[in-house]
Amino acid sequence: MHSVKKVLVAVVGLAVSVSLVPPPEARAQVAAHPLDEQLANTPAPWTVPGKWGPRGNWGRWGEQDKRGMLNFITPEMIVKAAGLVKQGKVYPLGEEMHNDVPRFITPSRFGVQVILDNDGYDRVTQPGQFDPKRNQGAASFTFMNNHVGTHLDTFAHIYRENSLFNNMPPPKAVGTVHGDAASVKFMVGRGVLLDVAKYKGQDPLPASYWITVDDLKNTAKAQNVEIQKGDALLIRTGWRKMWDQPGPDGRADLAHTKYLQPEPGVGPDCLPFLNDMEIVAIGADNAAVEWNFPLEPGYSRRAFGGFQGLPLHVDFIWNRGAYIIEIMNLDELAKDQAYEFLFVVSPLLLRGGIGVPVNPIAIR
Ligand code: UVW
Repeated sequence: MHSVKKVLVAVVGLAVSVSLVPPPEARAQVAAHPLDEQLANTPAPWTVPGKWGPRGNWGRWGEQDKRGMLNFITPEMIVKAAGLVKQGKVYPLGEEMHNDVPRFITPSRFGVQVILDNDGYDRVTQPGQFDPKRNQGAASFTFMNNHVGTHLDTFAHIYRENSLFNNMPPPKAVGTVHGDAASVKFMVGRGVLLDVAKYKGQDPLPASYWITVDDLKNTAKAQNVEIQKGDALLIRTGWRKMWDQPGPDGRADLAHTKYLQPEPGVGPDCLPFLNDMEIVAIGADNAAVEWNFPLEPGYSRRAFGGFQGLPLHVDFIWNRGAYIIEIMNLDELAKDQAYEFLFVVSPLLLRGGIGVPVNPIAIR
């Protein structure tokens, strides 16, 4: 009798403790992000009228303007940025483009296909007949989604209420002339690297790590570099090395499971600072620049009244007319502790290109 009672107590106890363990979705909710919670009742930046009208920078450079924050960079600022070139050392900040280049979001973002032209310059009389004594050469064509590998997001990438930044018309299949890659023309100015992974002593930063505004300021301070108005800010998370992490069996993980976790990135609390500092472009070595993409399973974003999209994308691209560069390679700059430099992006003037692959250059 005594032992039956013991068994009953144990069974009831187990049932009670099991019922106290929240289901997996609820557990994810419990793994909350306090800053996200703190911003829950803060209005989204794009809902607050700007100095120039009802939206951030709409109208600031006139109704016809297509380049947004790039107008902020004056020739004098470019001359000053060029003064940072002391050694003539050049850093390519793009990832090499290939079939298995980092990418994200939809299956249509497959790796770049570079295909050799069937009839290269080496054709003599018929395709397939070659004469090595004559000039030899080849040509290729490329098939790719514009948002794989290192790329610049243009204004046409993110729009709301059927308007792009500055009230421009949304993109259409043929004849897009607003907010496309061709409208960007060039980006030249001062670039600053913030190696947050180094500052936090975790390289890469952990999945879902929220880079706070204090992280940005403290990293700059630790690096002895000043963030200035009009800068392009490049944020190093260390996440790019996750792309090639092997799977649990130690073999190549073709699904890139570790990379495709919710990323460390720039949290929404940074937006007012980035706006005050008139940041022209923000880049990072992760896929979305911003925090918690893709979203942790079972977690609902809390900031800005529970806005479930990507707030940095909306604020930068749609509200402020600023630019985002994703999937950068910032490792060489970090290794050399090169924290300020002349920054140059010369995108393909791809008419109708919503994203555009780029190889930004830092020179110091
Ligand atoms: C992501 O945000 C992941 O990429 P993009 O801005 O290119 O859509």
